[in-house]
Amino acid sequence: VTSKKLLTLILIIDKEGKKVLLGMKKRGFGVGKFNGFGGKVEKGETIEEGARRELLEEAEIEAIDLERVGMLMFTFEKDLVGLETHIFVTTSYKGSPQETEEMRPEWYTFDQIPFDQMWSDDKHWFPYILENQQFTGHFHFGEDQKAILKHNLNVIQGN
Ligand code: 6U4
Ligand code: NA
Ligand code: NA
Repeated sequence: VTSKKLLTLILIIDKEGKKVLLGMKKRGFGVGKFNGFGGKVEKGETIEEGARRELLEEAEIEAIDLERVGMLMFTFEKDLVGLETHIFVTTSYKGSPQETEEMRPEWYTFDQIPFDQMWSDDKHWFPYILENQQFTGHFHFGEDQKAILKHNLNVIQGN
């Protein structure tokens, strides 16, 4: 990997109802998968500002709290660009999630997360999100962007 793109990924969590809001991605990278909201950090904004902007653009909600929970690097065989993805959890927000051009939002209870319709790395780190543990890691995919050829995942202790 010789360069990286900065990305955000935000999970909206209803702790009382034990539910997470995912979006069916309607276009672009990861189309057809359920995922958190997020996208590329733009020039001149911080990572957190990027996360807030993406939530507005993709779900029409305004985060009240936004907690950093993890950082994952995604790389792909024969691709020199790594995706440095900063993951956040939001538990309170203004507005109600709306379908947008990019995402169709849907709530899932913690025991019914549709991992078979998500990026294949998600099943590895989602449990940490649900347990309030912070983590960092790296997933290296094959050229098909499906198979994970190698990965590591570190839980940050003390949280
Ligand atoms: P455009 O179409 O230019 O507006 P933008 O919304 O800026 O795109 P996008 O949607 O392409 O960016 O960003 C990719 C999204 O996919 C980010 O939220 C990070 C997420 N993502 C990328 N690889 C992932 C992976 N392996 N597992 C995962 N999320 C991933 O769970
Ligand atoms: Na996006
Ligand atoms: Na976007």
